[in-house]
Amino acid sequence: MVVLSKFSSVVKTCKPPALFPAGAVPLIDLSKPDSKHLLVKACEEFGFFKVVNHGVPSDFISTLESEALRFFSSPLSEKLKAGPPDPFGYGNKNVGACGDIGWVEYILLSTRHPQLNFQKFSSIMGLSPENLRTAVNEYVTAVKRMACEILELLADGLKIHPRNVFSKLLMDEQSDSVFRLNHYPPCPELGKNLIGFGEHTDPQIISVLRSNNASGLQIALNDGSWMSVPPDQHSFFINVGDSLQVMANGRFKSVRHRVLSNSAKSRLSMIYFGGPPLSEKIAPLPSLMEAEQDSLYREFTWFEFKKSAFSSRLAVNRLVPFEKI
Ligand code: GA4
Repeated sequence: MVVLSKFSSVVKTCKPPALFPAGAVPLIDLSKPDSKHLLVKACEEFGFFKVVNHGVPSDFISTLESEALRFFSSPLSEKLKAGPPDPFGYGNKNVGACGDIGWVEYILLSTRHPQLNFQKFSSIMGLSPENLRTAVNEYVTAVKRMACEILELLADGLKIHPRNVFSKLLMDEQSDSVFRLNHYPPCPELGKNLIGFGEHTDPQIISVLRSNNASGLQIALNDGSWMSVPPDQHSFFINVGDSLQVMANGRFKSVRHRVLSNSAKSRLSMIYFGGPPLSEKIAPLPSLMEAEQDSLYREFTWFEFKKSAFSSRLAVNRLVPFEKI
């Protein structure tokens, strides 16, 4: 990473805010049949919840974590061989194409072009890209299954048919999903919290995050205040994305979130962003519109939205150009 003094002039330091009160993060137990109602409530109130009894094998998680750490502990000169992340590969501090930066390094991968994902990794000294590739594939397959189960329970909770109305978008062979490994090195100035990943919403339908036991994730509450989410390495955290907010005609909230670097511990997170095929039309579902209710958004394709999102700054409200006036 670069010298901090150069960096902190551009990235704000933040006061660590209050911890989310214990038990306040909505908790969804996937083994409980009544979880569908809690799921709907969590998507309405926060656009964010924690999942336990998720069925993702713990060895998939630990294998991917150690392969990822092996990669991130390689010399910077080696890691840079796997970059830049345009559109996929290794990135360091620069996020997106519009000048956003954070105290983070990461690997961005596509589920649509698996053959392209690891090409740049093959010349990295001492790293077997094959091991990383297998670990990512096993993990993503299991997490995608869980994401689909959640989306089907959500459809049940909303009483909409067919129950795969959301999950089929992720199951589609052409699903444009993304996978990301984020490594936040400890912030070198003790007591300071730099922005690791700036505030934003996720453009896709649903995001599934798992991290090690280092804190840093915060979500914005309805009043705009930030709440820190206590880490839990055994659970998954789910975000409603912009596309699901549109399909639910604003009834579900795409949660604004950010990550602060931790001054003591490095944080490693793995996030699956479940997206639809590029040609998919995104619009409020007629079955979710109450009688007389107007559609808040005009119809757009995921391609159109993604193009606009990827040419925007991280923090902007990406849905504004798609709102009906
Ligand atoms: C946020 C969610 C995912 O991490 C991501 C990010 C993407 C990127 O890192 O290239 C974006 C960001 C994310 C939304 C706005 C644009 C694009 C950075 C950025 C400034 C991979 C995604 O799909 O959208």
